[in-house]
Amino acid sequence: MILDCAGKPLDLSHPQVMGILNVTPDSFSDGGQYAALDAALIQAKKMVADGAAIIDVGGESTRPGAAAVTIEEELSRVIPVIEAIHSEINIPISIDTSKPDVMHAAINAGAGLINDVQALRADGAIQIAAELDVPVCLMHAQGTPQTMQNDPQYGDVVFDVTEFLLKRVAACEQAGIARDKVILDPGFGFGKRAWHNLQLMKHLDKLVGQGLPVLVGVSRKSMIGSLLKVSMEERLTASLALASLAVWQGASLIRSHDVCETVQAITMCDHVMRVDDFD
Ligand code: 7PM
Repeated sequence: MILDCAGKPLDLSHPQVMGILNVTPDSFSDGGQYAALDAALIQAKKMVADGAAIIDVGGESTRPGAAAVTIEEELSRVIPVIEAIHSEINIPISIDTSKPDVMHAAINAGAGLINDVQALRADGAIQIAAELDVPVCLMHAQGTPQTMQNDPQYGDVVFDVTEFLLKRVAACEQAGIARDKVILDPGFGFGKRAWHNLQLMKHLDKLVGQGLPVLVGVSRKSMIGSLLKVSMEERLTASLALASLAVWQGASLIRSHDVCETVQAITMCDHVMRVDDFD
């Protein structure tokens, strides 16, 4: 299955890696605006060389515990980066945002997929996404970014997350977004305890079974830190284990900071999964 991301193809017939490009003041701007843009472009090119199928550009508006970012601030962070990548690199770009104005500007600047951790629940987001006519990734999150990690509650977490996402797919279809443009994401770490994240991973095949491509974001996440007591820099091995478990159950896209390693891990999974097709 190939998704058309504003003219650039995203081949989901094999599991693929979505490379994370954070454009936050702390990540790139030490040397000023041009140095920041240059560093982002260099990192994007490295991710492509390492085998990323799509680059996810985010201005950190919606992360758990994060303070809200204004529209102007988010636009000034992400738009120049998207324009630069679009003019120099020929793979799809996704915009990690929940704000309709940022979605609109990002797609005009060359992005081809909307990645929304709020699953298009912000006022006007679903209408703008329908008008922009690009694929969307709908992610589950419980609560607001500021409070979501304070005592999250579920009946059956796998059932609840699946039901939520299916309702958002129905809302998309009602708004004119075709079902075949939708990717589902259980939202690891977004209003979930470690146990909830483990349940979602163990039973990811249930979400895959809904028939839409599934994206998984576990790279360096705090569920690894809390179970293994390791710092952010020490979470690669566990991230690869979780990526492999996700692909084994049929996940189509793995969102990762470590593109080279993640491509190797999931390519091996894919070889094992398809070995009988060739004997
Ligand atoms: C702080 C906390 C900084 C959390 C960054 C994060 C996902 C996503 C993010 C995901 C999709 C991170 C997260 N996570 N989009 N955006 N799925 N679709 O670890 O899991 O990158 S932000």
